[in-house]
Amino acid sequence: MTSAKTAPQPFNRLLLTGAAGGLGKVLRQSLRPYSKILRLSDISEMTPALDESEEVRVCDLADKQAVDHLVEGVDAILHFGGVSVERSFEEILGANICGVFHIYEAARRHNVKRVIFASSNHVIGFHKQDERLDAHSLRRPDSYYGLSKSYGEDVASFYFDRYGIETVSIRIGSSFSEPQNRRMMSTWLSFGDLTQLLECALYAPNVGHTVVYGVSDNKNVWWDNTFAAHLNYQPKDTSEIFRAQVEAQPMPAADDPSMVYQGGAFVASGPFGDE
Ligand code: NAI
Ligand code: 15L
Repeated sequence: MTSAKTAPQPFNRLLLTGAAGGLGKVLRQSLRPYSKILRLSDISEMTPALDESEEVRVCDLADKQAVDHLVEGVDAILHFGGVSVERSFEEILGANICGVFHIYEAARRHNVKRVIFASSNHVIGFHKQDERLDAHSLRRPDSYYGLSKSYGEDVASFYFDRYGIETVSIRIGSSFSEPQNRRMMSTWLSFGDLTQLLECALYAPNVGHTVVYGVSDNKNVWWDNTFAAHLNYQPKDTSEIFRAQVEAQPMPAADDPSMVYQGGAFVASGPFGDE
């Protein structure tokens, strides 16, 4: 006989940053069971609150005082806001580097005990695709964007050691409705698996600072989540069902960054500001 999975006790109030973004819009729906009130925030306008279970707040992560106000009264933070692709360092600085610091300072001041940080595979993007990595592998950021996520992981580590604020840093692979190219056959994370991983990250006890790769049960995965086994994340989806449509695309050259490096095209972005 199989036992039905009991739904976890919802939090009183969760904060989701980046709520106007691609993943934010998905999570606005899928996180509803986990919180009586979901506070949704972004620098961009969002659709108004559906009902009393939502609070919608426009906030620039680069504004320390505004972030402090944003975090007041929440039980845990899912930090998805920020620049999500490679840009000049100056563009990354306010949103990602100052932004993540502001989130943790506000968490400290308002006694928030857990943060889920949307880190990225671009923290390790300069590793080659024939390497197998785990959470302890050397970081090799592939971009200013990847550097900002690497910094975010260090901020998370520091705030646990210094203040006991726990974090799960999720090095998300490629989370879209479907894999868009050959590289994403390895890096794809379905929205369903992302939601399951967030549930694990919110409710697992004693996570300290845990680094986990956010990836579905794909055939050729580069990342080993042994060191995050205590989260009990068990992906259900696989990119295999998209193989035929992805492989119908033209084959890139063997030395194309998308075929060589885990971070794909990010390794070849920039430089910026020379013109
Ligand atoms: P997205 O770019 O669609 O969403 C990011 C949101 O952050 C946007 O709505 C944007 O307005 C907001 N934002 C940017 N600067 C801000 C600021 N200064 N203050 C407040 N909000 C600001 O990106 P997506 O795909 O939804 O990703 C969400 C998070 O997950 C990002 O942190 C991204 O780095 C991370 N991630 C996503 C991956 C993916 O495959 N979708 C892969 C790895 C990491
Ligand atoms: C990321 O970190 C980006 O936010 C996302 O847009 C994709 O580029 C993803 O990585 C990826 O590597 O596919």
